[in-house]
Amino acid sequence: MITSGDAFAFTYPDYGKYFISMEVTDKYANIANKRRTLTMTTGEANAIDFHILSIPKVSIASGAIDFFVGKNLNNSILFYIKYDDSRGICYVDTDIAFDSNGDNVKDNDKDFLCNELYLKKYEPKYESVVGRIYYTKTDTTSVSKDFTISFLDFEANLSPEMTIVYKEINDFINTLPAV
Ligand SMILES: [Ca+2]
Repeated sequence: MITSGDAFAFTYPDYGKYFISMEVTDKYANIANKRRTLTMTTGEANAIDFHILSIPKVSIASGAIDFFVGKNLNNSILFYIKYDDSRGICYVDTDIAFDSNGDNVKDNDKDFLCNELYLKKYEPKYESVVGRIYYTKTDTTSVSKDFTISFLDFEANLSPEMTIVYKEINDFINTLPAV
């Protein structure tokens, strides 16, 4: 889409997550680029077994839970996981690749409990990190659900080749099964 002027509109076919890439050129031929994520939701952050209230607002599409945060929010997310805790325990490990309680197990950290407000400031070392919500289903089985935090302003000073290597390592870490 190529347009000029102050404002323009575009209609998307369905709700969901979209990446927008913008290239703006002024009359002096200066060029600026920006990439942003646009999330259109149905208005309900319902992950079936729990509800997620957050700033910035969570995106839940096809069962995938995504947060997008940038420098404007200091790479911080304010979480509130609403959960019926008469079923059992429910807690969150905010980064399953980081061991916050120092027991050498990265994905077992009880960083905060459901039904509590928690502010997490992330340090973007990769494009994204994965967190995990541990909870109990109505049939009393213990399960977990992962979520992804993507950093909109992440810019590593890496060569394209190294960026691919780091991304592959990061993807691999994030696919390791829970212990
Ligand atoms: Ca740990």
